[in-house]
Amino acid sequence: MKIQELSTFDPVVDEIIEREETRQDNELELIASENYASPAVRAALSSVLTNKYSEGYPGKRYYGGNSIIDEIETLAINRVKELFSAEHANVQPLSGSPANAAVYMAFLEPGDKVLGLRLDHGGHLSHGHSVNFSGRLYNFVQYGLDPKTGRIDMDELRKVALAERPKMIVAGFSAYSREIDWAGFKAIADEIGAYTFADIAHIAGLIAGKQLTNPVPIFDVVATTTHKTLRGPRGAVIMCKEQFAKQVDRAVFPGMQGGPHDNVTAAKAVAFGEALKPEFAEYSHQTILNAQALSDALIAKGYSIVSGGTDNHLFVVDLSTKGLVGKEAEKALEALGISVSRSTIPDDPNPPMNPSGIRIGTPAVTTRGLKEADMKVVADIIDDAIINREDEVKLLELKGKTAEFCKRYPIPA
Ligand code: DSN
Repeated sequence: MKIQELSTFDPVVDEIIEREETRQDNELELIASENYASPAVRAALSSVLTNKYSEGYPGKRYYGGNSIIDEIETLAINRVKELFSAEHANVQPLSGSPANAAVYMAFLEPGDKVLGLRLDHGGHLSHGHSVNFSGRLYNFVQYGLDPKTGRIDMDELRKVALAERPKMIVAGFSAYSREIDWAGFKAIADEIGAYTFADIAHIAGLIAGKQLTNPVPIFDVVATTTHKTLRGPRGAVIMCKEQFAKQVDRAVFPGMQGGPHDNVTAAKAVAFGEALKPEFAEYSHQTILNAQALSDALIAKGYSIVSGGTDNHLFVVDLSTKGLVGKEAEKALEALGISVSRSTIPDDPNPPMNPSGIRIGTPAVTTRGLKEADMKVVADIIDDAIINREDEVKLLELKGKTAEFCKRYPIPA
């Protein structure tokens, strides 16, 4: 593949990208939704496929010249179907929220009732928050976590479902660290004849890597982004039972989107191919071991973790017991080259822009090759940064330590 050097054509943009590359090389990425796409994924992204318009689906396009694009889209579909044992897959959604919008459009009418997890309990904006299209177009009612355990209370969920009788139940999370009882969700939905929709954006890679239970054979419809634990390009996929294939495809195009991004489709095919390899199961397993090692190390230092630990790649630290809010921790950690995202804790007394916790995830550091013993070092740096958050000299010293540590684990090139 012929790739030209950007520096030759646009040194200004090239120099900015170079600086971001250096930042990524020298800093530790603990944002739970981020990862390092492989060079093969990035090569596909920068291919000539970006030049093409291909509204429609393989064999049924609204533009000529699509026979090769049809091959790449069909390959991506077949690979993702194999990966998740899906009956039908649509690989065109541009990202997570548009994919969720297409799912709602495929199954619901505006005003229909939907049951989703509260955002401050670990749900997602597109699961019915009032400022989001989902909350404005549909009548979302919400369930929460058990305040004692920090886990989904299936009895409470059933009670709300029976009382509210929604047309769809959403099981999907962006800050929930425990295994999901997919069969339990499905049983409750069946009692009231509701559709089941799983948003597995965060955990898709762990499911593909055979570390967590797969909802695709159980649920009516499942959507996921492709760039988090799945380690592909930024984008999304919808999978569903064959009986819903037509309505899902129609909702994506022409319902929600115009032409798909074919270079991204190719990169998705590459990522699915990578995820089908046995090494990906090892990677997924290590991601979970690392998250557990890091949460254990922080618990040993007196930090409080929502639900007491993790079964997946992430966890939420409740900082209220340490006397600070998420933003302060996020800022202190950023100063020394560690990225985390502030996060609400269940029933957070603070507002969403200034919540009480931070969310930490291990997909990216695991791609770099860090293991459980390294998580103890990371926990030491996090704790040091939080304790010394007012001490700029100490933070600078810790920044050097972080960069030194990163050099031992280069991002795979
Ligand atoms: N923004 C993503 C996350 O960080 O979880 C979800 O959309």
